[in-house]
Amino acid sequence: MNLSGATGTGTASGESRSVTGDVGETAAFTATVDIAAADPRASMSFKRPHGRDDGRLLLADPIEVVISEPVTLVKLGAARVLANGKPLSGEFAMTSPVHGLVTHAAFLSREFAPSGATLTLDPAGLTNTNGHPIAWDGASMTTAADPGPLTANASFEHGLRGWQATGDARVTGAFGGVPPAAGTAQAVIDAGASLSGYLDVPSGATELAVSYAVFSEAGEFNANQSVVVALVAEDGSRTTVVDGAVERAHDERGEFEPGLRHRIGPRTARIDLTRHRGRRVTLTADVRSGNYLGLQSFALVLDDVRVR
Ligand SMILES: [Ca+2]
Repeated sequence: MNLSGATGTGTASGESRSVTGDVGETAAFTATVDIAAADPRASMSFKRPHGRDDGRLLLADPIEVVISEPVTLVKLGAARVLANGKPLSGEFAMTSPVHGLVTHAAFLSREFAPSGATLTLDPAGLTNTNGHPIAWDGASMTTAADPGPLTANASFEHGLRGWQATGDARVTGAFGGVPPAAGTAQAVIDAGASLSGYLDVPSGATELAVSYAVFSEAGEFNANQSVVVALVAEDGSRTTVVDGAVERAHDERGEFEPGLRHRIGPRTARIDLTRHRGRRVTLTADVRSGNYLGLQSFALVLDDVRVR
């Protein structure tokens, strides 16, 4: 049992002695102390996505929770994610269960969470395997403001209007020898940054095309160091549009920008939109870098998002 933070009382007994001049007196004493362990109540928390220490969620970010003690997925199934106090449609799914118990689960939403909303958790009577209640830790998340459809600024000629961004995502002219694919501006997303935008797919649409280039310090990609552009449907299903690790066969070496000596592209990625006709989809770009060996520089250039 962990008694750190414990408060309370216990029992002790002994003999006290006082000496005055040559006369010593002894007396027995007892004391009672009751010890109570710290409240063992477990908690349930939102897991903040990589690079979202501010608690802000972009359109396509998954909603995940961590629980300080294992719980059964059956009990977790009753827990709810609330947006501005209203339950989101969806359910928690197993992530790495051990003997049917989980400490981490993803919320499979059947709808995009509303923009500019405060997300809270309702454990709905969730208990651990000993029957102790599990409370939400009270740390909410906030969904980013509605940027409007990305089609209003699909070539980044108006800065990042129409997009949600976190970290160092910006608009520039030519970057690393890559001029804008259309117009005079393009987006550059650095390591640790993300960019997301949505569009309502027209009924006659066939494909989405996007121009991109990937820059890296060492041409190395792994689970913690990746450059990924994906299309996310309302049911949370993801289709990868660009994956730096997959595209590395196209890597070339040079002195493109300070610290960026590898480049993939510029290339155009295309993705079939027919199954998304009449539905809202989110295009999301994440540039991640971080492991115990330190940060490596990466940059993703995007421009000229087109729906055909
Ligand atoms: Ca442009």
